[in-house]
Amino acid sequence: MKPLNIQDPEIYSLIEKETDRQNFNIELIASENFASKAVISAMGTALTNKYAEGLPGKRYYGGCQYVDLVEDVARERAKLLFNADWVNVQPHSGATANMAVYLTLMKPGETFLGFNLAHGGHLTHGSPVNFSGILYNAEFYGVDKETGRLNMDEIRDKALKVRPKMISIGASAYTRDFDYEGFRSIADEVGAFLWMDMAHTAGLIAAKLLNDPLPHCHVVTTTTHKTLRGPRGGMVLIGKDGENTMGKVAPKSGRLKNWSELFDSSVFPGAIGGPLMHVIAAKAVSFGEALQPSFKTYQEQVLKNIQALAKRLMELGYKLVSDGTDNHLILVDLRSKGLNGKIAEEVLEKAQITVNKNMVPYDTESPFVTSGIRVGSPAMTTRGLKEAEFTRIAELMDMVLSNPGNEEITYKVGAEVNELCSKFPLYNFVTV
Ligand code: DSN
Repeated sequence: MKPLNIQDPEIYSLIEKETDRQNFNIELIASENFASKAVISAMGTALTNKYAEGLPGKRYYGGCQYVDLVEDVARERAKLLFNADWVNVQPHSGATANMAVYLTLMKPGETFLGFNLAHGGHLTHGSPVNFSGILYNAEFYGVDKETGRLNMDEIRDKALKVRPKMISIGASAYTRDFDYEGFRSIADEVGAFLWMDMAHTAGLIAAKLLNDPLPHCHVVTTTTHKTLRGPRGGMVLIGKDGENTMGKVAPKSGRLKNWSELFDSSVFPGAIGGPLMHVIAAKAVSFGEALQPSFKTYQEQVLKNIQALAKRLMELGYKLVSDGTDNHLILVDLRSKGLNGKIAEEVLEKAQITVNKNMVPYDTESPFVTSGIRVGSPAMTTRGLKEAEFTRIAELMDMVLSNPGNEEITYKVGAEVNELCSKFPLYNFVTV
């Protein structure tokens, strides 16, 4: 067997280029992070070869004695991290984890109430082009036009009107924390299930820096690669005493007797075939990292850094949706600067600063153009940057955005980005 660079120089060289891009760009995409060498290492292993449909101890294939142990470790660590009664670590992504929720709690055609995608929600929370909007009847709540925040009275009114079978919480571009108790009381009033998709904020929740959805929601899903800083993937969780706090009797389905069995069965065979055992091993490694005290320090710094960035951008005259943030991201409304999200993303990328264009609530631009950018602190905080560097990043962004397309400024900012990135080295390997 030959090493990758010898066997396939074409792919090796592309991986090398991407690693270089990550090493020498300021990464501000709020949903991205930099997994540790140990996490990446666990993925590049022989575990990728193993078929293991089923659960530890109940597989459809032989030879699962070691991957069983790996998955058990991942499950136990995840339960400890989130104080959960039950977890399934097999979903390949957040979307797959979410699919398992719909399969368990909803029948096609039934109504659920979710966070409007155009106000910060997620594709799998009822977008008409996603299975969630195609198979189910999606109704939406959104943020207040003036404050950019959710209004619990309006959500209650909407829930009383549409009588959803399920209410979903969670977003990919909402900057404020959620009132889970308030949501649960609405869900109880209308007899709905309550589901939180904490993909963006899981790391902050694990570090107890944001409200905890698990005690209040019937089910919680997440990705593992955003603030949680693990490999790309998803999982489904039920909080402590969740079998009882589901508040409803699980529908009997053949031999399945309780909610966790129903969710397990919705993951496999409902939503996936063979689990990715190499990724589950990497999930276990990242949960082990997240259980260390240093993870809480990291998450605290994520919050300090985004506050520093937000403060400086506001001083420089930028409008932030909701005028700030409680979490790891901000949403910058560029309309007052005469820019749109598409142009901002493009000019920043030329200066080696990576963000994504993003709709702002009540946007009049299309999703391909948008009026805003979403900016997050998790990835660069992993590299060790602190408030001073994030304040400077705001100034670098402003230099570019105030002079869009100016080559001299773009070059100057790019040079400073290179210098900054060199001071905070990331990956010194291409393959592990
Ligand atoms: N694509 C993710 C994000 O950027 O927020 C959500 O799945």
